[in-house]
Amino acid sequence: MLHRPARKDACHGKAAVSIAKSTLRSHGYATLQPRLALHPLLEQTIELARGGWVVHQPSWLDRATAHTLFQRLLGEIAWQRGSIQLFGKQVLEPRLIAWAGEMPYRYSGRTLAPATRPACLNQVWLLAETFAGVSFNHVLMNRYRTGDDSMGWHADAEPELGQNPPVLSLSLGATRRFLMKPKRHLPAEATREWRLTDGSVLFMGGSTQHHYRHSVPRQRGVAGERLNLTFRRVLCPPGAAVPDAGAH
Ligand SMILES: O=C(O)CCC(=O)C(=O)O
Repeated sequence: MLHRPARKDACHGKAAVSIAKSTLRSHGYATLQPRLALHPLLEQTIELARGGWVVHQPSWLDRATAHTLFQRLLGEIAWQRGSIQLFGKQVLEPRLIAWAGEMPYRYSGRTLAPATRPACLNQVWLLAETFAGVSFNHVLMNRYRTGDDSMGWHADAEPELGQNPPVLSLSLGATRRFLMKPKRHLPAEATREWRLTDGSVLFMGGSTQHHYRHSVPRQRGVAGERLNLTFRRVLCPPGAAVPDAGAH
């Protein structure tokens, strides 16, 4: 489940589309569908050093679906300003967050308690799982109110995510820059940049989180709000012995 997708992979080829459609039909979801058939994934896969990869899928959700989801998330989610530990100090995060998941999730010295998945996420959650071929059990939601909100350099490399965690990031609303650069142990290479548009998906896998950091820098001049949903699979509670990801 956690390997790099190949063209014939059941998650990404024509088979994936039929799985997605039948699954959606059986759940009564006729409207919310990613445009898998229009965008063969292989062309959009970027190979990184040492077994990392990124798939970027613009227009993963159509505009109407992305807009509806954006509005529901703004209206129905209890957004909060969190604080994290940074260089030994508690600092307020420069954005709002919310989350849902069956497992506690710890990052930057903060533990998010399990939280019920709101109904407005049900459809998109299923789509994310079908697209990625991963059974996600946690989503962290980030709300960037203006271009002044940001996320610093980090990797999603918490031990509880396992060896090579797949991380799927959905963007809604204002377009923002997403940067990626290698950690210090790798030879320097140019910082990569994606412009994450409304309804787009960036799916990171393989060893990406071990060798690269990513960030969403401040962008003066961006007035609109952006929401980001980052789906993960948390394998165990913080500090517990990490089970073999393959067993899940
Ligand atoms: O907002 C984004 O695109 C990045 C989110 C992210 O890096 C995270 O939640 O760890």
